[in-house]
Amino acid sequence: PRTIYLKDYQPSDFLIERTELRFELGEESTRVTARLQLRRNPATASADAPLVLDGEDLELHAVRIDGREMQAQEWLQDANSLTLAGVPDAFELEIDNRIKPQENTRLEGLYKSSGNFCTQCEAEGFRRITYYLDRPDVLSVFTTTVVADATEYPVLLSNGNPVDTGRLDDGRHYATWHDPFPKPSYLFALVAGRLACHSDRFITASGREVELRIYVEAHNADKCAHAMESVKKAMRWDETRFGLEYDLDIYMIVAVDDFNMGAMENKGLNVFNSQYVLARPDTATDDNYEHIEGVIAHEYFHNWTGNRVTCRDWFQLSLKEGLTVFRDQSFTAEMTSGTVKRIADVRRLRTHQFAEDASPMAHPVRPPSYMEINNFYTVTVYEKGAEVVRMYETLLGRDGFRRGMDLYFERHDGQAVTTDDFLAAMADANGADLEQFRRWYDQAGTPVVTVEDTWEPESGRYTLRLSQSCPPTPGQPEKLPFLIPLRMGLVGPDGVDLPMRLEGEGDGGATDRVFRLTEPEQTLCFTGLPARPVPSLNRGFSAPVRVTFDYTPTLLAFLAAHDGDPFNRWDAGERLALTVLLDLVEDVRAGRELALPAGFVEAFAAVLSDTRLEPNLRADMLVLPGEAWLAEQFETVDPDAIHAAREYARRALATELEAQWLAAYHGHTPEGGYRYTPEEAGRRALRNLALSYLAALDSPAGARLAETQFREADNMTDTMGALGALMLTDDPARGLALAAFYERWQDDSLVLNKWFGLQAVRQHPDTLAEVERLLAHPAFSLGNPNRVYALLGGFMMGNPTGFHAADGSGYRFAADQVLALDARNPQVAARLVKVFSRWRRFDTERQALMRTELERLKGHDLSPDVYEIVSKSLE
Ligand code: BAL
Ligand code: ZN
Repeated sequence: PRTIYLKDYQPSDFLIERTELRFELGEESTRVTARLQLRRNPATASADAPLVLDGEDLELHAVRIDGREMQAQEWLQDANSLTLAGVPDAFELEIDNRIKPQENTRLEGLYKSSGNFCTQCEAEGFRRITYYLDRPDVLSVFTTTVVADATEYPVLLSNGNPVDTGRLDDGRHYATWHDPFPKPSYLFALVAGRLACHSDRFITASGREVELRIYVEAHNADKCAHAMESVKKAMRWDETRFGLEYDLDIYMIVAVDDFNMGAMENKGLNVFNSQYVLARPDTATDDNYEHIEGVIAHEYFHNWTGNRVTCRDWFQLSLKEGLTVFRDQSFTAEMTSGTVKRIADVRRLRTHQFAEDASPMAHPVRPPSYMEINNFYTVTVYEKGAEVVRMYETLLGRDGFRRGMDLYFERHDGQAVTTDDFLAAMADANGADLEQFRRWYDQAGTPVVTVEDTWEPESGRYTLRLSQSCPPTPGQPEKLPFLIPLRMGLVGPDGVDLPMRLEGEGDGGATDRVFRLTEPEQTLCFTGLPARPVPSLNRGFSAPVRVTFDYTPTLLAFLAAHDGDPFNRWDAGERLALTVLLDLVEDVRAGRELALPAGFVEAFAAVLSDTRLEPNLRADMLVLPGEAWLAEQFETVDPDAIHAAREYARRALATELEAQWLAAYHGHTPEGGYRYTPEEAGRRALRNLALSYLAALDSPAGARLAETQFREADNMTDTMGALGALMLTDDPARGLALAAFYERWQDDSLVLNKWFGLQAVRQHPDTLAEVERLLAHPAFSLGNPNRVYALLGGFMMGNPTGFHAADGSGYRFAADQVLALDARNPQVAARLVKVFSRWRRFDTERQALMRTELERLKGHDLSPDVYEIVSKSLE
């Protein structure tokens, strides 16, 4: 495959002013007719450039220019394009082609899911529908007519507002949709099928009525209420926070079961993976409810950040994704608990993005090149991109950030732009110099900020020396210093934040400040302090960096109890747990006897009984760092020792605090029926966490509690809490509960994913054999990405001891599955194969085994998606 470079970007030689599409959907073949109004781009100087349209897997039937049918020798067709030379400056082009959506297993372009037609065009799926300038900087006004059998496909949808419907004589019917907002082809969508509609309405801030519709398969009609409420909340929030109103008369969401991504923000017609729409108390967990609200908001927010202002090219993906993730994070923080949401986001970033930054796939938020753009829908582009946007807000303040957003829309509404344009709007709206900030877009890697302190008791001076560096990443051996906004506080011995006054500043001093690090080394000298403080650094995770400071366990326990920033309280506890667990890992490796430090158990007990902390925050503070995050702390990862150490700690905490866990369990028993509210979800989280600890006891008491909870649960959160706890045991109730779960939920595809997933992540020597058996289960299909992620993703990414089994069995199995999947769905195969990219982080035996599998994969005829990851991993 070819590498595409940002530096080679050229504007399109042609523009498409209007796009009229007609789809005649059929069971054997679908006919697509495209009538395009084209003209040469005045911004490019090439007066005789040929028209080169993108197209893949298309059966071309006819090409007409201004009504004249062209002969085959007048065009040049290859596997990826159609070239027409000598075309006029402005003309109408008509293309007539056929496609076979029913055979499309890649789920890119037009395909079928559960018998319905649907589309996924981002990033480059539209070229699998018809020949087109399939690039985000070509914006066109679309009118789409969909024709299909009226009985089989009663619902016919596309982008924009409905303008016409009617019947044809042959039993077919049609619907025409017009989208007045120019858009790139990646935002095109079409849906046709037999679908139930859940509708509502929303009155915008300026008083316009918008019709809201959620389409689902009929058997899911009772699972739309939460998604609909989420849409309305998101619409109101965007008006209030950013002054952004919805712009069409109708907003539609369609839930489909087979979908590569989470959801897609097509203009006016979002297509969603059904897991981010469907919820009923007995089928969806609290986490599912929260994620649905977040993803619905994310796609809705794209209407402005992505659709009204879109990306010039795919290197700018984070322009819309980083920004929209930041917006959905801010929304969820306001709908739930700001601290708990921040903890979840930072956990995810540190576990997955830091790992990506330290892997052969490391890339900047704005990558300089790619082979396959689908491989760049990454945690770096999304989540680190969101951190970059968050840093603007930290640097410019909430109002300054809003000013920047207002100017961005004022300047660029209706345009396809770059991250440079976004930065310029932020800088210009605030008179700020953000030149150095640009490096966050172009330099990969996780910066490290090393902090050392000195205390001078006589003068009350406290000095912090801060130095920053960033490890080399592929193609970037040296890094320039970043502009790092470091929020911090100084905690006094009594646990109260002290005023921070730098040398030379007047009286007073805030207790929470943001300092700008810009140099490789900097010093902050605080004066007038009554006693030696403990620094609370990078509060709220104000910058996506690793901060190192020589905290003793005592200091960490102190901060975990007293830090004025609730996020940093959690983080101090997390650091303390890391310290303890890293020591335990060393003890496991050295064959020493294991023991938990008494102070650690006490700190845990203190949090568990601290009723001033909301239950969901307590639950977050009482979860031990995950095995993946623990692995990140080591040069050479030993998955077995990590698992053994963490299991030991879990069991020891269960045993030592048994009475407290039981009290927490019984003290958070729900009253009344299930309701999804952040408060009640928090109580359930703490109660189910207590249950999982109790299940780790040597006695069967925990398993009995879990068994009872499983039997009596009236909601999926508690069902999964109980089943998840049982999965941690060898109690006979585990098998019985799994069987009962299957029996109850075998016809609910989303719930069944949970059943597959639980078994795949069970860290037990029998699991690979079990996963192999489940592959042959009638309910398993490589055609459904959710199912693949549940079973294969669960095993490869959520079961470190299984995947990294020392005999290489996990690796061989995984590589075989990647190959099988690559032939059907390269995007999903590529997501899974990434787990091999970190092979150099393991011991020499595992390295050799993983490398063998990578080489074996490379010997096959791979998709560009998988090839890019395999080849870069081996470089
Ligand atoms: N644009 C792809 C799906 C999403 O990020 O919303
Ligand atoms: Zn997005």
